[in-house]
Amino acid sequence: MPAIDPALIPENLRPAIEAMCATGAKLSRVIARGPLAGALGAGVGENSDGDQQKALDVMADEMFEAALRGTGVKYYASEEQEDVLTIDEGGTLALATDPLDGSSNIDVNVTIGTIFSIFEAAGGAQASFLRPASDQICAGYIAYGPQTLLAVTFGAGTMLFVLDPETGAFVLADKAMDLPAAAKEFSINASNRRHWTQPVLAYVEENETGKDGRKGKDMNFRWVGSLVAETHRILTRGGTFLYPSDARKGYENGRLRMVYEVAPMAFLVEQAGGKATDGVAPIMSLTAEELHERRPFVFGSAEEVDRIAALHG
Ligand code: AFP
Repeated sequence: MPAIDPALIPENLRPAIEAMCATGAKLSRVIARGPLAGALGAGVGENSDGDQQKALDVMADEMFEAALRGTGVKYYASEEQEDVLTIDEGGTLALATDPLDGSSNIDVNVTIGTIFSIFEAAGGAQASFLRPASDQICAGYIAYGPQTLLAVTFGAGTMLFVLDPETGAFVLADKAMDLPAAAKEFSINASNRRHWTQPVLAYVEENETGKDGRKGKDMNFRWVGSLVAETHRILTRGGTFLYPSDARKGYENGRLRMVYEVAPMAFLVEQAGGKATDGVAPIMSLTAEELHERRPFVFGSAEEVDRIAALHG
């Protein structure tokens, strides 16, 4: 039985999406075993950018890389690997992934996820990824939480699938997710307040003053520390997410990676009717210059993203 209904997937992407789903279902079973599966959250080294790698980061990367061989993916780029790998000379696709995002949450049973972005391979290994985010032909995430979910777009809306643990297949749950234009919640790591720029501080303070201020309504606050969890909540019930640039060394461009975190999430959010910017410019109009570059990231309900851009004006 296929891990996902091929009729819902563009033909040239079916083998790659099937491999992502089958591997995601396997990974979901490993994650669900927690400490019984070994020390998944144990530090095992550093990735190309000096971020600590957890055992599950490395395991997930190895699983997805192996599963994608022979599925039409020529170039494989990963947060966990410094360079782009050529895994199939005859392939036509370029896939970038954060195989396990949110790994600081592994040991505390909080939702974590896999994020992926697909381009048509063009111009060579690096060049296939260093191009406008609007060139993406597919983006998706798999969320490993109380449910295991796949959100995926091929440029005609954002679809939601739920893994049926009985069959190991992802079943369609929503053919077109609809991100509400108005928000009731906002998400930012509030411990960084003293490092924010003035426009970010002004936006957060508007939310904090709620109905006593310009906004005229109270807002709630959420910070999970797992991009996939935050994105799924916002796609489902609206809200705003900010990981802006801040004054800390190394955070001049925020924390999140353009190629395999920011660009795919921006594609999914826009396809569901939301907006995604670097604070001002639409992410989909931007081009990565380096494979692992970071990019300030603001996304969610259109009204809120517009307000943040206006405050930067
Ligand atoms: P980890 O993979 O190191 O847990 O980082 C997760 C993440 O990239 C993203 O999923 C979160 O939104 C963000 O970092 C949380 O960053 P802070 O720990 O600085 O709040």
